[in-house]
Amino acid sequence: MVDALRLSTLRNRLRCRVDKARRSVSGTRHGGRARSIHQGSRDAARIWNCCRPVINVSWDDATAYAAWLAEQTGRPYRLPTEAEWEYAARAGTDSPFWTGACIHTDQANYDGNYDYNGCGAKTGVYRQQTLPVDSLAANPWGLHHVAGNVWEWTCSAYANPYDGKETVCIRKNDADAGPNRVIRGGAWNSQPAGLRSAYRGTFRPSGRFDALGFRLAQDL
Ligand SMILES: [Ca+2]
Repeated sequence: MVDALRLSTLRNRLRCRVDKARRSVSGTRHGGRARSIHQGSRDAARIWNCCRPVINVSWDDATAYAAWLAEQTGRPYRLPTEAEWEYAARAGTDSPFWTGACIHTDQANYDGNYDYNGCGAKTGVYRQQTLPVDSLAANPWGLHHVAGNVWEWTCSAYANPYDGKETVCIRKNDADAGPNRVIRGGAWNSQPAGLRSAYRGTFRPSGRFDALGFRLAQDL
């Protein structure tokens, strides 16, 4: 049973990548230019290390990362099922959003040029990029950005109709899994309706785009 969802980013991998770039720049023979580029790479490091979510990762990437992390840590990390994701995103609420009947760009990262059901979600704020994973308020169970910021892969096949009770994770080569997987939560470029806790997105497992990431679950 999963009673906690733990956010995982590729922060350490990215930090290694930035450190590697920094070492290579530090070895440049032209000192002045090296310092300037070095400063640039430090700025880049600050951005990377500022905990923005990984994006442009396919379902295949995300499940491979979860398997790698599980092996490295000895802990059973995996993508959540669609039902687990919604349970955690709702955090005990039964309203359209965990924030209630409406959502606001002070509470979530989405395209605020659009409204939802005349509720005031149209604020005119559109950040056009991801925010750090621990920014803005967390839901009542301490989870940030379940609504908005990046879509999140689940381990579930896309079934329609959906009964909300599935408990099985699709494995990479399941023959009867169908062509698509479920993504949830909406993203920085979504209209607010796409951030609803019940809203279901779907995408092919090999697909990736700049508003799609993931959040891992750990069996406890
Ligand atoms: Ca999200």
